[in-house]
Amino acid sequence: MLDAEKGFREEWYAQPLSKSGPVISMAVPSSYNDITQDKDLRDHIGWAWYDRLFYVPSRWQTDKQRVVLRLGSAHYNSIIYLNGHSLTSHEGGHLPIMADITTKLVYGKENLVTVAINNTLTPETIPQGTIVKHNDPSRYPPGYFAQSYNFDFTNYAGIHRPVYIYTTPQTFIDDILITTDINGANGVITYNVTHGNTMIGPSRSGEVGCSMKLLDNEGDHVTSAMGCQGTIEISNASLWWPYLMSENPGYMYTLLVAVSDADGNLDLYPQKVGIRTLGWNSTTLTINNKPLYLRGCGKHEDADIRGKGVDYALIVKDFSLLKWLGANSFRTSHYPYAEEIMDMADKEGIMIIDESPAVGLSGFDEALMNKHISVMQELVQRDKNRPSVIMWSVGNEPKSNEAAALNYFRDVVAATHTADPTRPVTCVLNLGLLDLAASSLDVILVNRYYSWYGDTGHLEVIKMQTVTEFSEWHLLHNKPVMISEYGAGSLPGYHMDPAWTWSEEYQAELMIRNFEAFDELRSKGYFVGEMIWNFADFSTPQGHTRPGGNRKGIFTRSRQPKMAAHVLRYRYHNLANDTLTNSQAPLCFTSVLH
Ligand code: BDP
Repeated sequence: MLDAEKGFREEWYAQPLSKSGPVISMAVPSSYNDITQDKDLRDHIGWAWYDRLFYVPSRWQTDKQRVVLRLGSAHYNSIIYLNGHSLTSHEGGHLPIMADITTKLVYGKENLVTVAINNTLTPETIPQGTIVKHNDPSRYPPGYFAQSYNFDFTNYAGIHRPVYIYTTPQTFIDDILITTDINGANGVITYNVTHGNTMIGPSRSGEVGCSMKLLDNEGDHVTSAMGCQGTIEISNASLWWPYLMSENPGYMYTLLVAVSDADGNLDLYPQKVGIRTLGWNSTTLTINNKPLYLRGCGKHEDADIRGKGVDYALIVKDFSLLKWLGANSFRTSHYPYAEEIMDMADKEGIMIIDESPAVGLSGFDEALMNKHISVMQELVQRDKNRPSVIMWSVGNEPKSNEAAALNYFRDVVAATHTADPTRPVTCVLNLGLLDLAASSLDVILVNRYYSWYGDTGHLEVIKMQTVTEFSEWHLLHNKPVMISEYGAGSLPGYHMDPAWTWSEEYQAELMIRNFEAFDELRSKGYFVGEMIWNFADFSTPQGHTRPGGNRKGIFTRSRQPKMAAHVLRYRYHNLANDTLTNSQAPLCFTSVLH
């Protein structure tokens, strides 16, 4: 039987792990599941241990630098040790973990960082899962258990995002909050810079000063300002527009924030700023006062071998495919995505519905609600300055017909509004009109699989059923509505005409029938977007309904188009009034990411 606590009891973190037992090489960032030939590692549930020896320069100490360790994410629960001492812990698999390690480091000598991570999901985690214990000794070995969860994607585990050590001066920029507005042709940037002090040296926090320099996207000086809070007005500002809504989408200024202490030591941070406004009412979403129609898809962080590990080439490829499709948006289904992905969205003008990891939630008690609110606050804290983020999604397909869901979602949505009053808040629903979360939302997002999970094979009913249901949602709640998932599985290369389930024809025809419904709903004036499920095929646990994973991708898992991708490309470019070209881009590259 697995001894889950052994590593803690034997204090594996006190020395390199290789001294406590066998270790294998592991890639970071990456999921560990698909890296080796070991089935037990692929299917592992419980603690996994990582370590790394590293040096930092002694001059960091003489220069009195503050040193920070930052993990982009580790899934799900992590405990971090430095040089044998507990440093910090974090619950939740998709948001950053940071710790000040200035006084815990040894300078000019070897340091040891150890990370224990546990992927177990329970009714108390977000997302939830259940450990099923099999106690029948005639059918299962002693202590046998399995993990189940209420979502279909693989619960990949590992240190999924880059790990950095960085330095700041003792007086440092702690946070920057940017909000933007438009005043005629002028852009307005409001900023609030907070700073901290390590207390290593003499604290002279009263004498800290802030100054700002605003640069345009070519690095040319636009204006300057003094003070830690303030407003900058730019005449004839270049606005942040989504892809295919402007010749120059994703325009961003750089606010060069400088915080200086009494001795003139500077902490500098180049904060990207996209000037744009968002608006919403009972029928419409707007950006820069123009109505928005979202043409997009649901995605996953998912790829062969690396699982959910950040992969720079894949990120660039996916944005290239999104633009090839003519998409202007996607939803970070079903958890916050890597900051490297969000950076690309800001830069390329791709709008994001930023979703929390609360997928398939049930049992809405107070403890879960408080945790859910903390996750929303962490998410807002990370992504609040991103122009690409146009909406927060507090979750996907909760069991929100349970009575407790009414107050639960009212409070989670209200807390999200308090954390960020500038963006609409939604939750992706699937239970039907009696859903108790709906009344709290600004925009109603619904997942619907007509002629796939119901009326399978009857493509002819899609239009009628979709128009009826989405009209009712609007009628009931008087809010903008959109379809956040629809689609069918297809096996690339499997053809059948007339269309038959799992064929490329069935997937494509199902989409075309949906388009007829969307166009009719659009003409009614409250239907604000469509997102296909899914951008690409993705990994799921083994099961008899998922042939080699979830095959609803319009691209294969290796990012090759199925027939469906060509159909969607034709529609999205048409919706954007764009002419389809296959023009050769000039061979000039700007290196993105790190
Ligand atoms: C929806 C879920 C999504 C699934 C999809 C499906 O939101 O995560 O992958 O169904 O069944 O209900 O393909």
